[in-house]
Amino acid sequence: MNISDHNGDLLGKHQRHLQFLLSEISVPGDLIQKLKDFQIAIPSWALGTGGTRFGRFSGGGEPRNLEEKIADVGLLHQLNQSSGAISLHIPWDIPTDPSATKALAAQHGLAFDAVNSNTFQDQPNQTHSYKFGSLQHVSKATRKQAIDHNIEVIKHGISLGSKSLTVWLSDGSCFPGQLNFRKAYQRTVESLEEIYAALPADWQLYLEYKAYEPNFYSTTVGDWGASYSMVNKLGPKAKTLVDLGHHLPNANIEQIVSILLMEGKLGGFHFNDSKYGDDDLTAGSIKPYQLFLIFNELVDGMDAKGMNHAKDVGWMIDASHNVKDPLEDLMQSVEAIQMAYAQALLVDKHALDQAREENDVVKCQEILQAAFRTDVRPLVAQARLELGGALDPLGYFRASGKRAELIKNRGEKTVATGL
Ligand code: PSV
Ligand code: MN
Repeated sequence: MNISDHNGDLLGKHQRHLQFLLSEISVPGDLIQKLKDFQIAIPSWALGTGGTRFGRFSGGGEPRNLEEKIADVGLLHQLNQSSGAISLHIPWDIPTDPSATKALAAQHGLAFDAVNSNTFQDQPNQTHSYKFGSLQHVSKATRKQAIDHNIEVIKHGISLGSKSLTVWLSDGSCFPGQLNFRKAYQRTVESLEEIYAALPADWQLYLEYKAYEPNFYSTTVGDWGASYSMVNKLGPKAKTLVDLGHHLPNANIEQIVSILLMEGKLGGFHFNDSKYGDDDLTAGSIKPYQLFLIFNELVDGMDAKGMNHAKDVGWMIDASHNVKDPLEDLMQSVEAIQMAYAQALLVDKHALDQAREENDVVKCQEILQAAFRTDVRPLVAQARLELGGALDPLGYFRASGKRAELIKNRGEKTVATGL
């Protein structure tokens, strides 16, 4: 079964839903085009089944190498037409032949998004250990090794056509007294300055923050304040990256996003959802209203600055799933993100501004929730249809037996291992 046959079966119902929606609410004329332009990068590490420290229960047909990861993102993009970029983590994914890798990605219609460095794990044959940090480390030689790694990652990115480096540091401390906070901060900034100096002119450096894990007492880049102050010191090419799972419970992420945008320092975004910590669950699966409120600030803040929604922030999913088919999980995440974006585009801004000026709190809530409670799925599906994707990517994926095909080509599921 091909995509257009599957679409053909669903078309009548889709058109009825779309017509009903368009007759009920006023939809901005450029909304579908904005949805079509909005691409969300897929991390190469989201294509296999995740796990916890207690065990991993792998499904079958997972990609075994970079080429197969690219093929999986290609399939996703073919179905939703909105996952047109892949983000690599080095050294998890080192392209041995960058021009061949680039050509393969291009065949699937994919570009390379941010490249990610990894100084949170020791690698075989590594001279210095990151047990006590990397860019913050007390030893200059260890810091240098971590700096050199980041510069190496930039070189890999250049060979693939990436335009940004994402730095996430697990650096911090596990116990009170272990670390001189000021020295750790200053060493981190000095190290970042060296990495920044190696960035090509048209590149950006995104500095991701995270409250805790794997360090459980302090994290050196632990919140947006730490990241923001550091990227300000580095210069215009450095910006903060917001990962939705990296905040302390109940943090007002939409307010953080609003301030970073206003300051011109929101660089990148990692979508996921969480109930407790950095749970890396499917975007929109736990707190869809929060995702909508974040998008409401993103749209408002970007419009205030005349920014291009699709291009001026790096959008990416950073999720991992223990019990779902990875591709199905990603389809759900992409759709949830698109829905939140579409709902944010439906907010009656003029009425909201007026209600705010009149301190009409009740009306403000009514306006936001009128947009949030609109079933925008026909709009998202229409955008996909116009781009040549599937009206129902998940339904098509299941009906066409794609996973069975992948299992046949790549192998059965592996035996679950516990601890
Ligand atoms: C860390 O929790 C993080 O969010 C960073 O983005 C890493 O690069 C990624 O997850 C994968 O470990
Ligand atoms: Mn992340």
